[in-house]
Amino acid sequence: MSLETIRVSPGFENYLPQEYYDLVRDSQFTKPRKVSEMGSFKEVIEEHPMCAGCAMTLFIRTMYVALPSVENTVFIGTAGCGRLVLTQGAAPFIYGNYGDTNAVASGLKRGLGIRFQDTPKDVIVAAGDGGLADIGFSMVMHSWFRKEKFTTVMLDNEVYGNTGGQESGMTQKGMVLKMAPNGKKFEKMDMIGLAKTAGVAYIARVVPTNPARVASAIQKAVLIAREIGPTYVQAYTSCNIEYAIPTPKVMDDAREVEKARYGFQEYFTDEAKEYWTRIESEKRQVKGPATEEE
Ligand SMILES: Cc1ncc(C[n+]2csc(CCOP(=O)(O)OP(=O)(O)O)c2C)c(N)n1
Ligand code: SF4
Repeated sequence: MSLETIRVSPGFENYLPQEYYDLVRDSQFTKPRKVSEMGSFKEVIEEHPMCAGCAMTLFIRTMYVALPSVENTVFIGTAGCGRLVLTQGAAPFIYGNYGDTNAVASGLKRGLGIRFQDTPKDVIVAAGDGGLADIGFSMVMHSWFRKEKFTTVMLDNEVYGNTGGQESGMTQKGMVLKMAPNGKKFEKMDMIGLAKTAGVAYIARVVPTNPARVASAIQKAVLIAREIGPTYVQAYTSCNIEYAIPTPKVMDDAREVEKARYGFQEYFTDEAKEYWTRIESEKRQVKGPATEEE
């Protein structure tokens, strides 16, 4: 969706709400923004129906701000809590069947490459741990093995939040949930390890305690996916409802989990590292679009 598409048509100036004008005149559609500027410009997402305090919302909000080119980005999501935000954002969103996201994204990315040969189009799958590690697992793995050039973002709240608390492959062993009353019987799946095995070009594990780091990981993931191959960002986005985390304690929980078992990790293949080093050095020479690392 380009700025051209959302620009106000002559004659409609007096009828559109202020929020719309803000989006057209003072948002990421007009110039790149940094997460440190959040609150001072019109964001891609401002309203959503998620639970109060849900960390997934903060993560998605940060992800939007980090996009290298919002007007050339298409999100693929599916059933699950994340789509409640993603469907409200001013960026194109396609609702894949639960489990099919990475197959839909593979076809879309290839199709966009044929249709728009001169403009890079970024495709991002953003879905829950149930959607990606369980029901969509084979599609995720095959998109990685086939080296499809798009980004997969796992919103890892370690539970099926949207359907009331079933365990997922990403739930920790022993965890008792509303619909897993006997406690989970096997270990949390090592999706980072599986991504490495499949040859994913860039992998990051993040917690939304540090928005600048989240933004940096998203930018790397999107830009490396454009040129090199599949990328994967796994984000701890706690479900305060199913894990009974009091709303004011959501970020305390995130900090504790980060310290105990979800520390920041980043991995590049050699080819991705070489590419990113080149991008960084070019950025230093010619001051280009703002990134969180500047
Ligand atoms: C094929 C299919 N199976 C099951 C469902 C029901 N369903 C909807 S949301 C959901 C769980 C979502 O959990 P997760 O993907 O972890 O996302 P979260 O809601 O936790 O963010 C399920 C099983 C569905 N919509 N489609
Ligand atoms: S159920 Fe959990 S993951 Fe879903 S919106 Fe509520 S807090 Fe967030």
